[in-house]
Amino acid sequence: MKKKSKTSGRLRERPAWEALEEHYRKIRDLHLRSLFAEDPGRGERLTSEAAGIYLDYSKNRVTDETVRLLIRLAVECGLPEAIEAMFQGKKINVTEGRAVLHTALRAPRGERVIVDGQDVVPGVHAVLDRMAEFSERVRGGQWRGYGGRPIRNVINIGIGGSDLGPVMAYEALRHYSSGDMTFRFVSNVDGTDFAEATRGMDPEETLFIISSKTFTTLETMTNAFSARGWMLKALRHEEAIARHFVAVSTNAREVAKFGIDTANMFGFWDWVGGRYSMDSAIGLSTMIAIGPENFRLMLAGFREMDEHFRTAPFEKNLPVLMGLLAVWYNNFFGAQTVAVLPYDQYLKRFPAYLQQLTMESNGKHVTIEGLPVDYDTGPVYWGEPGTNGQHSFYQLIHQGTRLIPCDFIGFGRTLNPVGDQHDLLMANLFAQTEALAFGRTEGEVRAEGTPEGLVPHRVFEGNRPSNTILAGRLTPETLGKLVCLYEHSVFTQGTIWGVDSFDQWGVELGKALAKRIIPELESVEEPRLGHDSSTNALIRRYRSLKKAATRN
Ligand code: G6Q
Repeated sequence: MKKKSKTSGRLRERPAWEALEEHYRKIRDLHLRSLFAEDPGRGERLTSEAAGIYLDYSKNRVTDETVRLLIRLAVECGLPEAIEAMFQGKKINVTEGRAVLHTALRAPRGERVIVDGQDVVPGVHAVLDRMAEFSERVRGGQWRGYGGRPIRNVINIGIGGSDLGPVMAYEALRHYSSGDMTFRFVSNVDGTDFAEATRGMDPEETLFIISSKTFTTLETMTNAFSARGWMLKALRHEEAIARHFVAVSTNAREVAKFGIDTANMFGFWDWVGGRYSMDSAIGLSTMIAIGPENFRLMLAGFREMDEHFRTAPFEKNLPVLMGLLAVWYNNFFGAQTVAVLPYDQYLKRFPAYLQQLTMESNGKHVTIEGLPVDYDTGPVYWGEPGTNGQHSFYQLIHQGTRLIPCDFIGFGRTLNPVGDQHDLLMANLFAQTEALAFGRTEGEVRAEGTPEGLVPHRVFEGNRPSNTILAGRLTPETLGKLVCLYEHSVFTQGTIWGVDSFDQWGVELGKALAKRIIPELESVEEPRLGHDSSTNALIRRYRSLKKAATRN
């Protein structure tokens, strides 16, 4: 979508952008059928492999020239310098004046990353070591509840970046998780979330992890106080809190105010963004579930992909290629969304996790300098695991009127060999990407003896692009690599669009807005409302519904 506005105009004036616009006009009608027919080696050539992750991007509507021009655009937009600036701890989160150093969370001991004159790596490892020690004590039954019983239930209370990563990682790595412990996650301020998560739990055997960078987030603090009440109702002594609550936060003062001993607090730093924090102390629940050794393997996976992103030439660089392809469809084909389709049940929360990572990072309408953009920025990311999605929304991807680039993710081996199910699963993945790319022509449909009236309905035009990402097995290391792949793809996209991918003013607004309305819903007296007529009427309606419900 092209908007007319006063803008920086820089991106669209870049020579590579202009060349891409011209190139787009030339190739937009080229069909993947002919691209493959003309070049029998395409399916092996337009691929890249790094850190055990294989990316086949041949089923995209690109030629060698497209890739060349996209890489030129990346260079013109300063991607090589931006990558270095991020890894070196420069304050590239300009609107918040912060460094962006999730990469330091997986830096090996001994490496130096300097922020404000200080090497941050020793601090990272000190926290990891404390987390490991604590996790081992909980897992081994040495950390006991107030009544002396071992911990069997862990409930993480957090929201957004302090929830989505831990939930996704727990689900993804369930296979590696301690089988005799239960893990639950509470995020929503809807009391149902808390009630269901604690249902059937014995407080004496339950540990709450209160995960909040700021320790002031309304939802998390409300749930944390409910948890406190729930625990005290059962255990009756304030001292019990120290045995059943730990905190993950950057705000020691608020943690202490809540009543958690700061000795039981695991810290992180302002240079870790919420949506980039699953490998910081925010991953404490993950570490308790899978053990410190597996957690370190996950970090090693992140690290391998970090190194690849930092050092590989762009034409072989997986996150760069994926990021540039996203820009290609978003800005030239006008695609509005990207579907992420993992063919692995353990990755069922991966698309939800990516929604925050991608959309909170690049859902921006001004450049880093504060000038309105005159091009689209972050696309909508969404998805579900295959094959389930095939029986619902794939119809629209195959035959609808919109172009939806897809990322298919699959593994060579399953963690749960049940008959030949894994082959069936993967056969579906390959069949889908094939059908999307090549479709079925009128001729093919007729040749099958389809009644004439049904022919148009059964034609698939094809030419629907996809990436296929393959790895050996879903291990902690592989998960680290996959998450990191998307982190850096998002960074690549944000750098091209010239936005600050690391702030989230929209989220901050949301945090403030409800505060004004809460007393208007709670007050006994009819409040004087000063909103628009719709909001005023809705508040009045809610108040009377509430009253009626209390009477019944
Ligand atoms: C992430 C966002 C946001 C944040 C939550 C929770 O990048 O900033 O999702 O993680 O709002 O914030 P706290 O961790 O401070 O509770």
